Amino acid sequence: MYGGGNSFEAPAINERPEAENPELLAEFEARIERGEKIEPSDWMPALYRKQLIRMIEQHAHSEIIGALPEGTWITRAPGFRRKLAQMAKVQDEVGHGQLLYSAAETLGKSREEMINDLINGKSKYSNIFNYPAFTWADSNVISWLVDAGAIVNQLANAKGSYGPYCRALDRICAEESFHLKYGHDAVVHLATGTPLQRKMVQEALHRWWPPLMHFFGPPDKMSIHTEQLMRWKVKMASNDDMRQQFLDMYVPKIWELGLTLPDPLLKKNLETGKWDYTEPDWEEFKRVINGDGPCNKERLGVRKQAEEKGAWVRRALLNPQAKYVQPLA
Ligand code: BYC
Repeated sequence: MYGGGNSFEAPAINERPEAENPELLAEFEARIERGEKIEPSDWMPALYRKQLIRMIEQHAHSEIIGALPEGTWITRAPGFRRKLAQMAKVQDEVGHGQLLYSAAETLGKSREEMINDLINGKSKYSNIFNYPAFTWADSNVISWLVDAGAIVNQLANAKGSYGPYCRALDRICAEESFHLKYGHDAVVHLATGTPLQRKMVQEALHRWWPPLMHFFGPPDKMSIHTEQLMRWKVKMASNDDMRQQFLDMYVPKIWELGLTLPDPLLKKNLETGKWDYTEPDWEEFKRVINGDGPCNKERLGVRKQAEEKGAWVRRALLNPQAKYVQPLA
């Protein structure tokens, strides 16, 4: 369904759960059912390993690439206090990427391979970081609402089955909750400021709403991986459930500020207890996650340049005896 640039190929015959030793598989599934954590040295089905590598790796890339749109606002943030806070947030996101690469490495894929797959366009990362942050308000909307969406996802999955991923998520959630407060404070500041500040944050919210709706992944009926991942408690909530939870928690807060959202159908349906909304453009989502969004080339270009410019540092670290290491031209 999602051709081109897919990081996940259909499982080979020997990776399918039916090909596993039935006794080991039954014991593994019983452990998951009992709520036990699976650790790196434990037996696990090949498909569980493959799915976890895909998901954790994509998550790590999202943190690293996700630091870029906010990173460009560090020098332009209004005032020293906000510059410092913005810098600390961006630094946290890069740290989350490092934690997640380490968690993915426990499953047998090296960091070098993961980074190569990112810069060669083989691995995916979150759709949302392929949009431009035109104004300071765009950066604030990311800090508040993208972090809010991430917390919904991560709090759920921190209760999942793979120990190293859950422990990384626990730590990440603690830091993200500061980001959420920081982002909320910045948005409230603009929303209650001058008419120009209010206009700026309103426009940013309209720009980011469709990618935010995409952020939780395709509707459950279109999702490829949810069923298997929920069976093995890698994913603890479906894409639609996470989207509903986000709407429930944040639409009232947005409306409270007198801000509007660009969806005339958006309302809580009192009969179903769920939010009605207009489906975002899923064709656009597919284009963006497969490499054809407004900023994909720019984001990967920056990451590639950082990789190339840092090569001499890695060579020096790997060869501490060397007296002088020739920097790359
Ligand atoms: N973006 O079967 P589905 C942050 C892909 S960073 C791109 O539903 P699944 C932050 C999906 O990969 C936090 N691709 O997939 C950082 C699959 O393609 P492949 C980011 C997406 O895995 C800095 C295909 O669509 N959070 O907060 O069951 C600054 C079919 O989808 C997306 C994470 O990474 C997407 N949004 O569920 C500020 C959380 N959605 O792989 C903030 C970890 C779907 O077959 N990831 N696709 O080629 C997850 O929880 C799950 O992977 C998802 C998707 C819920 C995103």
